[in-house]
Amino acid sequence: MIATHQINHQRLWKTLMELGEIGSNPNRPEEGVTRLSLSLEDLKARQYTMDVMREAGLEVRVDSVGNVIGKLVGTDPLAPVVITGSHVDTVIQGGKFDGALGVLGAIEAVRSIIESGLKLTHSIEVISFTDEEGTRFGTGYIGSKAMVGCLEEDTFELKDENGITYAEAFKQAHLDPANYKLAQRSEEEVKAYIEMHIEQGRVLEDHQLSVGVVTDIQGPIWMEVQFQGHPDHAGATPMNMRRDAGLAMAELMIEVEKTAKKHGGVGTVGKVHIEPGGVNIIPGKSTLSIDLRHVNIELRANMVKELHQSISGICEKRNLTVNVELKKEVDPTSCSKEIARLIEESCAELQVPTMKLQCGAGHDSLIMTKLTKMGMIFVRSIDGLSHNPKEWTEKEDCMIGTQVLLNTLVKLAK
Ligand code: HGY
Ligand code: MN
Ligand code: MN
Ligand code: MN
Repeated sequence: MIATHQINHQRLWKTLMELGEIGSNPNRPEEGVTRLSLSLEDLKARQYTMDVMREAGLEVRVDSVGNVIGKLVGTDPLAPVVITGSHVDTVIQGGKFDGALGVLGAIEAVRSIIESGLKLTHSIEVISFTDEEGTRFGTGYIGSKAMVGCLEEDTFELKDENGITYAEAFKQAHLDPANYKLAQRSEEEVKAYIEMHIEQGRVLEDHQLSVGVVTDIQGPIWMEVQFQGHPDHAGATPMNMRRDAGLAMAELMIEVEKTAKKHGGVGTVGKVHIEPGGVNIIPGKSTLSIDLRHVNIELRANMVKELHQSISGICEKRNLTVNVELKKEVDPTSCSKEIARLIEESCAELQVPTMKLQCGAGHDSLIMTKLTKMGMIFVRSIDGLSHNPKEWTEKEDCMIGTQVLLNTLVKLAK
């Protein structure tokens, strides 16, 4: 790989391993990393990120929704900025690379540009976005949504499993919910957004490639369905007299799988809850989350429509009532062909083979595309594993991805 401005492999790997220690227990590696947004672990991870940014020589600030921003000022401070980054919050028992590689790799790339003495016209901002995952409050992309100007006001009323509202969590993180609109950026301010991220799938591994160029990103819809039946005695109630919310949930889970397979999308029920929750009590109430995704917005709409029909049918058959709440809806999107071409040029000049591929997971890129032209660099995931303690990306691949990011940033910011 012939790099004009070589990144420092050891330094990057050291930061990835150090960040990976925040929110993990060295005695229980099987539990992976847990840094739910605005939790103490997440705040420690942000602090660590700011320290690494400062050490790299970046100007560091935190915006009104907690996005951590490290800036390398260009020769023309009025030129629109090039933004790169990702997130350091994680899912429950996640891995060391999801989000982290996109933040720490971007810091290393910009640090290497500074050390090379290369002067760029456009400023570059490395951003660690607040609450990308949405695990704690059931939503997500909070930092990028606020930056783009599409954050829903009612976000701050959402509650986590301990009944803490988003507003309270903000205040505990020394952020004022009333100021969230101050984080918004204008189109004129921003030239482009590029995110490096682990693939979280198996395509690059199947093709023995370190990096890929993303063409399209699936859009997620998150729903919460609550069936209301009637708790009753497990022994004394005949089967034809039951209003069993637990069986309704089970039926709907199978319908999610069926409609996803039928339309070539993906559907997941990741969280379920039954009440009152006794061995000898027929479930009176059940709550389940549904995550639906597709690159094609019409087919995704068909999946949603069919599930609503299934829900009505289940309620009629089992004499239940239901509440369906939409928690997240982000359109699928295509990446900028111009940025994809720049990424491919970077791979070619570095003599790194690559391929184009679609993205199954959601990212802040899905939101940033509403503000500016967006591109994504994928880095190989071992066994395609992610949102799993065993998530892993080889050191060599992290370096190659970061070098491709560096070369592409130089093209965008010169
Ligand atoms: O849900 C996702 O796809 C991402 O990990 N936030
Ligand atoms: Mn994730
Ligand atoms: Mn991610
Ligand atoms: Mn320029």
